[in-house]
Amino acid sequence: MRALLVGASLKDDRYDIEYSLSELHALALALGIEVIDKMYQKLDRINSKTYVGSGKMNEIIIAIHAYDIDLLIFNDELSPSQIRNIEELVHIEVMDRTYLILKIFEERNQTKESLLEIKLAKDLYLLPRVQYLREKEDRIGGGAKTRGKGETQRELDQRHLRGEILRIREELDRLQKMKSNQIEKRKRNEIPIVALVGYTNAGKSSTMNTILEYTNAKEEKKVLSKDQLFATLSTYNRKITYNKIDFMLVDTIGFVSKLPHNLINSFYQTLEEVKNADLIIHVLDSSSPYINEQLRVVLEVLYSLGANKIPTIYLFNKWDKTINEGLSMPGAKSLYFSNKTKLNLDELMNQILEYVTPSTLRAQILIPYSKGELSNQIEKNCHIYKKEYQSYGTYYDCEIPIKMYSLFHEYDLDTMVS
Ligand SMILES: Nc1nc2c(ncn2[C@@H]2O[C@H](COP(=O)(O)OP(=O)(O)OP(=O)(O)O)[C@@H](O)[C@H]2O)c(=O)[nH]1
Ligand SMILES: [Mg+2]
Repeated sequence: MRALLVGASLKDDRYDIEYSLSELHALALALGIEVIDKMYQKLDRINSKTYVGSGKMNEIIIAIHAYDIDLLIFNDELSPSQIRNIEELVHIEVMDRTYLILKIFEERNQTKESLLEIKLAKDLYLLPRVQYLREKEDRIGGGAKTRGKGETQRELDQRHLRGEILRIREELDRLQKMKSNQIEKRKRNEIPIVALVGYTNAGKSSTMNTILEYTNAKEEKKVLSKDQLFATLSTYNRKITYNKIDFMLVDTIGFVSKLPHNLINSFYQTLEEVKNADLIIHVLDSSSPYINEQLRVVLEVLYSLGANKIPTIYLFNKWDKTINEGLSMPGAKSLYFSNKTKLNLDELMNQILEYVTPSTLRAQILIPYSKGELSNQIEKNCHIYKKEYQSYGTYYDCEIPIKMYSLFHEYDLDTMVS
């Protein structure tokens, strides 16, 4: 497919049009669509009939013929009548940003939950467009005519979609409740949550894999990391044990600007863990010329999630190929990082530990009878679950204040065995 991208730049746009179109370009590429050119018009407001004005539309028609374009992609969501009007003028396929994103999500579906969420968003998108799509099908031929008890095909389609929407919502509700219960349980178990968040393709999944490798986790715990938008479409939780400390590392779906509003809802649901995180690692792509815009997109989503107050480490990832020297986040913790060269990986782990280290830790300890003073310390300062006099010394299963742990490290049964 040879596509032409069409945008509108409005005075109060929150994002620069060049950036926004480059993002649309990346989205098209993710579907294997070849982008031949981009055009945009500065407007006071979007033309209600054809999105851009008639002069621009003529330019578009000329470009379609000149470059043999067979697909127009608009940078905003179009109404059903706008799509119809434009298609009548250009006689080639017309798509909008929303449809493009939904298509990508559909292709990349991974888990049952994300599949349902995407289907729901797509059904909601299609509902007001059923009539037009049906007419188009009839024009092309092969569409069914009126049938049933006086109902039109459109009504049947709409009824079917409404039924589907209801069913999916119920199923999602059920899955969501299960997930909330799991999160609650985890909270009760007090395993701290560290969430990797960031713009799509910034390197969140790679960072998750780097940390898994560093902590000698099993190979099969690794997640998919790929050079494409929305490689990850759901959240993935991995329990990490490092220096005897447990925490839950969460890989999340990446963000883009102007997400279709039907998807935003489901998007937020998959981000439940982020709301409950004890620490956020905000992964940024230092090799992107649009790092500032991408940072803003992510900060806005975090803000609307109510996750903007959670302690955050800004990870300037892909530092091995940065084009942005001297980046920093004033007043916040930040690190230059690379999954390729492992730059600052030790430091990242230290910083994570600072946040996830509980004030006490549970250990099984065997104190030789010759070290009576250490036994006294345990008796005085630790919560003891179990105590046994064994032939070699006193066995304690106890909760030790972290600050004191080094005193007992060599008598920890884990240390003695390994
Ligand atoms: N050069 C370089 N490439 C990196 C680095 N980290 C990740 N990448 C590459 O960036 C691409 C995207 O990485 P992912 O880890 O899949 O990114 P993500 O943020 O999980 O992306 P989505 O799940 O699609 O939102 C992959 O091709 C990675 O190999 C890095 O430090 N340096
Ligand atoms: Mg990912």
